[in-house]
Amino acid sequence: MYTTDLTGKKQAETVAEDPKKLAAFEARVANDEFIEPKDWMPEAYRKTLIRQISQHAHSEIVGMLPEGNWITRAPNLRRKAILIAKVQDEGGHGLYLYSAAETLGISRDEMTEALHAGKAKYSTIFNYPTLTWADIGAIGWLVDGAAIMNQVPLQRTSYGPYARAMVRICKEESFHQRQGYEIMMAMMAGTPDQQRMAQDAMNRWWWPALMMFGPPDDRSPNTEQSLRWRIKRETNDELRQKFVDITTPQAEAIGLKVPDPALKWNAKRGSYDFGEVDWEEFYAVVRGEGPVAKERMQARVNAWEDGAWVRDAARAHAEKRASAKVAAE
Ligand code: FAQ
Repeated sequence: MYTTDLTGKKQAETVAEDPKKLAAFEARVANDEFIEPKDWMPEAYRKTLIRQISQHAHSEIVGMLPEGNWITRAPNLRRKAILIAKVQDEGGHGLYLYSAAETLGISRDEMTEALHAGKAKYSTIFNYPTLTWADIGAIGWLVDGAAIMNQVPLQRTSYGPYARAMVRICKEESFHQRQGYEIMMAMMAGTPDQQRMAQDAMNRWWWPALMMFGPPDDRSPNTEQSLRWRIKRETNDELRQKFVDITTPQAEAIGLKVPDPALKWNAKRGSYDFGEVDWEEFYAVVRGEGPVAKERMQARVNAWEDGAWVRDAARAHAEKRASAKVAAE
């Protein structure tokens, strides 16, 4: 079992597990039983889950920033109310996921510290700026669309708390995807300027959306083991292909052009062939070199520091209540 650090270096896990316990665990997973927090699990399984779930949680929280930018500039009250609700949903997703990760023996503070220290990742997609209102449509349609494609199989992931969190998250992401597509539909039915804005957003978000599924399978160090432990149920490339197949006709239906000259229906495969993602760009963004990566992280660190007084007050209140209870007993 290997993990990659931020520099792309592989690090071997060294924990030797009891072979009997490991065999019983693997049999349960193969039998599609959920593994629950108090069950025995191999250390590498626990670590992989902490990595994936915490990175997923960080993505939801950092993902509030690009859309949050547009709450004050939404074009009307209806759009503003919808966008506030959506951004709030993403905050909720982050919280369920942090709670699911905490059941594996890590605290929320430790996860936050790892994010702020650059040790934990979050999805590359949130390092791109939202330049126009059409970007809010493109995020809902393409980014939430890619997120759902990846997350629907995670409802059957082998770790119970993660799978259960995914059920509600998928329902909400599905609403988000539709609201994004509806923004794009309205713009494509609008003026030539609105149509140009929608196409420009499509051009900028398409390739980063394909990167959300992770590196190609032959460069994905975690996929093989994660599939074996049924943490992941489908590979990065399988999910990317499904996304292209579902999204391309949606684009065509409203007159948007997918910005990929190599995109072509392959009748033999029953799927679209498509061009190569710029993997150099992907790895650069993973390393923290995305267009607005510094601003995103600064915004999170500022929010954490500005909120210190709330955490202190909540802690003091809890301590006061606990000591009052002891005194009364
Ligand atoms: N960005 O071996 P693999 C959302 C890293 S939620 C950054 O293939 P794995 C909702 C990967 O961590 C979006 N890093 O790794 C929303 C690993 O590094 P590590 C988030 C990436 O885990 C919508 C290394 O590359 N969704 O959008 C990325 O088997 C709108 C090698 O990769 C999830 O997190 C990337 N795109 O597969 C919110 C879903 N891809 O950790 C607001 C759960 C790969 O070893 C607005 N996660 N890396 O140092 C997963 O399904 C998996 O973790 C993958 C990666 C598929 C992301």
